[in-house]
Amino acid sequence: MWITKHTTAKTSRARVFVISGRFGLCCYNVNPADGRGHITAQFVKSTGGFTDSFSIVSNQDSDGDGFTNGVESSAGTDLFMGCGVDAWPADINNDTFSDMFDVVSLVNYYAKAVGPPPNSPAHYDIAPNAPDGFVDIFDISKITNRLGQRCR
Ligand SMILES: [Ca+2]
Ligand SMILES: [Ca+2]
Ligand SMILES: [Ca+2]
Repeated sequence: MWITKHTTAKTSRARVFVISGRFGLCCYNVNPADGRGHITAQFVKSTGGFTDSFSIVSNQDSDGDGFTNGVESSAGTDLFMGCGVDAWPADINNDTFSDMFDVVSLVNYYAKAVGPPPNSPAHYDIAPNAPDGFVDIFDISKITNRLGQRCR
């Protein structure tokens, strides 16, 4: 996938062109049932220079563990393994089970942004899709929905 960004000097508006392709494969038809996610972009206005960001979030769940590839990419867990070390976002301590130890680990970072200590590790930011860089009730709700489950 190639992403190019074009800035229009007159209006200071940024246009993002996404050209998607795969090496060795040609052209497919658009499939409206495809589980691909959405595109988000953020422009932060400032004087002088500026920063902006762009992300494409996948709604696919390659390993079927209940967390999208977009969430797992952000959390740092394995997109293709539903069970194992750093494979399932609901199992923070890697014991193959989602229980109160995992919930308490996440709650310890409640109301903290993702970032270097004392902020939260990315692993605790598992909601919404795409994760918002913050540990809050949505993250707690997502992990407690798996309470008592074992990874598969
Ligand atoms: Ca996984
Ligand atoms: Ca666990
Ligand atoms: Ca979050």
